[in-house]
Amino acid sequence: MSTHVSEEVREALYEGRPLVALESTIIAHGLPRPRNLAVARELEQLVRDGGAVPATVAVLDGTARIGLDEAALARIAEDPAVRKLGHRDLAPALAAGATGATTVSATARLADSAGLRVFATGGLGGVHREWTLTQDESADLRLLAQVGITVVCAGVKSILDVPATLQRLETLGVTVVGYGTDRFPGFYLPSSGEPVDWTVHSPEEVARVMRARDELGGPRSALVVGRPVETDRQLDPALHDRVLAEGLAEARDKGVTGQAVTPFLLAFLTTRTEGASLEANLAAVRGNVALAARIAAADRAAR
Ligand code: PSU
Ligand code: MN
Repeated sequence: MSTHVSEEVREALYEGRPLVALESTIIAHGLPRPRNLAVARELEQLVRDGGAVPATVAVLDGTARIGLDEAALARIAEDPAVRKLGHRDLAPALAAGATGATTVSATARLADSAGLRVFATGGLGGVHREWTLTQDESADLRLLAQVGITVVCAGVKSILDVPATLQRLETLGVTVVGYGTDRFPGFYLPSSGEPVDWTVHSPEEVARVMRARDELGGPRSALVVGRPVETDRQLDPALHDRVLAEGLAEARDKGVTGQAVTPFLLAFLTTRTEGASLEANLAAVRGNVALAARIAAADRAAR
């Protein structure tokens, strides 16, 4: 079999215990080494502290894995040859026996196929600025229009064109709710300035939306729960705007394109803010993961 569900995750699925899927691209390509491995472990622990079972997803030697052991987690974090796999890359990666980290799109697809209902990440991919020149839109968006998973995130990465991304999510029929806010979160910042149409205030309320969606039936699509990073952990907005403008200019000058754009900009921000953007990113991810565990528990209790 080209997909392997770890024993712990299999048992949790069988026993109906709450589970949270975690992606691995943020570990392999979104965070600097060696901090990334510590973060990978910490995120799994946060899920456990919230009473749920973590299922980090990645492809190892041509096997899609739902739930990684310590050695697999270390390999994803440490091996520089680990590729970045969107969902379209899964089939060739499995066929070639490749090893790669899964993005939001690949993780959501694999987690959904395995029967997981809740997934946490930092910020979704989306429509890039200068889309009119490059047509660069993350495959995350379209895939989320095809799987019935709940994704907890801090909005979309602020390196993107946020209004255009929200428009695409609307066109694609992906439900978006703000968690305790009527603004779509801004990844490193609590607000992107853009409104959201629906606000929820508790994990139980999210679980009710999930249940209503299930009962509706019909076409499957994701529920995006946008949780703002705490204001006292945000990146200074003026610093954010200045360094991001420099990063976008440098990416253009260096001709960075395709899958390399997002990791390049995240790394540029980390360096040029002397780690401040990394701390804001981590605060956002930690909060999202902890909330996802509570949502998974509430969803379980409601079914
Ligand atoms: N969230 C983070 N850091 C990341 C990502 C999300 O805080 O690195 C990753 C996710 O895996 C997402 C990917 O799917 O960035 C988007 O990449 P692209 O724009 O190439 O689709
Ligand atoms: Mn892209």
